[in-house]
Amino acid sequence: MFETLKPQPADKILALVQMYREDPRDTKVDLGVGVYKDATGLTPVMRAVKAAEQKIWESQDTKVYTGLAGDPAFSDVMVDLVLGDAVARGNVAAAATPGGTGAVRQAFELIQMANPDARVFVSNPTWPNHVAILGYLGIETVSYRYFDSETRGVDFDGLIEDLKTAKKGDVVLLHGCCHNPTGANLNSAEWDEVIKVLLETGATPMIDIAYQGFGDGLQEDATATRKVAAAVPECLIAASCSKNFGIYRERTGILMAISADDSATGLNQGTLSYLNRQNFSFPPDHGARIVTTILSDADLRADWQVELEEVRKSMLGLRSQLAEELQRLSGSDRFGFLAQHRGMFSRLGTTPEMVEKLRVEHGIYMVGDSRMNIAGLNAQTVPVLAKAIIDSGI
Ligand code: PLP
Ligand code: TYF
Repeated sequence: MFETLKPQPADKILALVQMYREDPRDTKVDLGVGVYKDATGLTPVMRAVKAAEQKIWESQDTKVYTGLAGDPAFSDVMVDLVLGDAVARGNVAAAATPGGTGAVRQAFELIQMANPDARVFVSNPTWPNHVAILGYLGIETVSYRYFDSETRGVDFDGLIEDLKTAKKGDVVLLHGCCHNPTGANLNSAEWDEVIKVLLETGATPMIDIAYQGFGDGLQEDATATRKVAAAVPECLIAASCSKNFGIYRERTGILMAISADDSATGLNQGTLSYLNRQNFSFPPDHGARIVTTILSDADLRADWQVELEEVRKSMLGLRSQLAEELQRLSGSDRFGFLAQHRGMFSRLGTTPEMVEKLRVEHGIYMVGDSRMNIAGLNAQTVPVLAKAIIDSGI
C-alpha cells in the first residue's frame, strides 16, 4: 500500500537548516530557524533548567503515567504565567501538549469538533504550520490582512476590515506577542479595537503565544492575551515553553479553553483530555516538570527571569545595532522598523530573489519570505549583514 503515498512538501524553515549545514563557508550567517542563540552561536540550557533537572533527578521516585491532561500542577503554574489573574482559575480548562504545536493542533481539532463549519482566520502572513495543520485537518482558512509591506508594520485598517467579516462560530487566530514571521505587533489601543470587533462579530479568539518574555518583558508580553481572555465569553490559548525556557526538544506546551463562567469548565476539560487520549494519550512530562519546578520555586523562578531578561535584551541590542548600522550605510531611516519590531523575528520585506542573492553571494541564510532570526546575529555579524543588505540594493 505504501506505493500510493505521494511526496509531501518539505518544511521550508527546516530545509534551510540543512542547506546552512552543508555550506562550507566559515563566514556564513544563520538567520533561519527560530531558535535563540547567544553571542557565541550556542543555544545553551538555561541555568534554572539545569538546576530543576537536578532537583527532579534527585527527588523523582516514579515515572508512572501522569493524567491525560498532564500534571495539574503544570496547568496551574502555566495558567498563572500566561493569564495572571485576568480570569478566574475555575473558568479555565487546560491540558499539557507536546509543544506549542501540539496545543495548536488540539485547538484546531476542538474547533472542528465544536463546529465542523468553523472558519479559522489567520494573519497574512502567519507561522506556516498554522496553515499547514488547518489544511491537513480540512478546516477552511481565511486570511486577514496583517503585514504592511510599505511600513513593515501592521496594516491595521486592513486587519480590522477583514476581521469584521468573521461570524459567530468562526475563530480568529492571533499571535499573543512577537508575531512570527513579521516581528510587527499591535499596540495596546489596537488590541482594544480587535476586542471590540471580536465582541461585535461573536467570533472566538484563539491566541498562540510562543514567545512570552522575548518581546517587552514577561508580564508585558502577556498583557494582550490577558485583555482578550478577560473581555470575551470564550477563548482558546495555545502556549509554548520551547523558547522562553529553552527546552525545545522536550516538547512542552499547553492548551487552555476559557469560558465566561465555571459551568462549562468540566465539559471543556473532558474534551481536552479526550483529544489528548485520541492522539497520544499522555502528554510528555519531563519538560512540563522542569517548568513546574522552576515556576514553583522562588529562587529558580527569579534566576530564570534574570536569564530570560538577558536573552530578551540581547535581541533588543542586536535590533538597535542593526537599525543604526543600516541608517549609517543607507543615510536613511527606512530600516527603523527593525528596532520597532519585537521578538526573535523581523521580516525585512524584500523579494525571494534578494533573499537568494544574500544566501548565494554572502552566505546569509534567512527564510524565503525575508524573515530573519535576529538572535542568529552577533556584534560582529551585524555589520556584515547590514553591508550585504545595502550592497544588494535592498
Ligand atoms: N506557534 C508559533 C507562532 C511558533 O513560532 C512556534 C514555534 O516555535 C510554535 C507555536 C510552537 O513551538 P513548539 O511546538 O516548538 O513549542
Ligand atoms: O518558526 C520557527 O522558526 C520556529 C521553529 O516546523 C519551528 O517556530 C520551525 C519549523 C517547524 C517547527 C518549529
